[in-house]
Amino acid sequence: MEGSHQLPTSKPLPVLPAVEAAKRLAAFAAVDRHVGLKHKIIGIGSGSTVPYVVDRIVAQGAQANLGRVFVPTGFQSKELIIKAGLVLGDVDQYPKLDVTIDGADEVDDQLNSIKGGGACQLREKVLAEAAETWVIVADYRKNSKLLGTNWTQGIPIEVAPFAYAKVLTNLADMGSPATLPSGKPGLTLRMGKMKAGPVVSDNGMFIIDAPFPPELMAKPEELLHKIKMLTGVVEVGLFCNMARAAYFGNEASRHTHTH
Ligand code: ABF
Repeated sequence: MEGSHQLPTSKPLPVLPAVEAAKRLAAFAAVDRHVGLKHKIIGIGSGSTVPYVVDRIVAQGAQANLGRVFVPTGFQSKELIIKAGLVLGDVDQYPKLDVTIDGADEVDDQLNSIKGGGACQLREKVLAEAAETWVIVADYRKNSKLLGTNWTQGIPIEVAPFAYAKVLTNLADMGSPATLPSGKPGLTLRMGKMKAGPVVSDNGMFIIDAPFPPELMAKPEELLHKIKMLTGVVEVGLFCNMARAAYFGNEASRHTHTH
């Protein structure tokens, strides 16, 4: 799909660095293709690509947004929706969504993805599953042949705080290494920026980052089910067989691919 993706106003788009331009291109293409007048209940994901999704939806105009409700995957997207002047909803009220658009850390050829770099994977998966159509937007760096190759920190796993040490042991037994081949740390409990304590998700949970070797990453669905079965695991940042499409903006060719 090609396109200059100008907003339907006379305002020219700001010039962005390559990666940002790619994110914007992906986001605009996804909105143009998947958010039409009949789509009223819309899930808004997390990350740095999603603000461009909101920009493009706002640019559709007040008339298009009349009667629409936007459901966020976390605090950041909630703020985005409010600041954009869109109507905020909750998944309690809207358990069925028309479409959800969200970012990802890595996406393979089958549209399986790793998500949860922002610690929002539980809500992201709920909104992905609740939507008739779930679409991924990302820059070209996230396009991957085999999950786990781009993002060396592994699979983000949301765990109940009480169970984190047990789950860490379980994951190590399953083959998640303490140290990566590069010498960097492997299996870890994610700590906050100041390292004063663990990152706590919007749901009050901890996050474990668990890398796995390529032979296990090659079967993401199998791995997902094994991790999900560990008592104490709330959600796994592996999304298998959920996405309808993935858009990777590519600044170089000004192209957007849909798998
Ligand atoms: C969310 O934001 C996460 O699941 C993923 O970790 C991250 C992607 O962010 P970005 O768009 O900044 O690459 O979608």
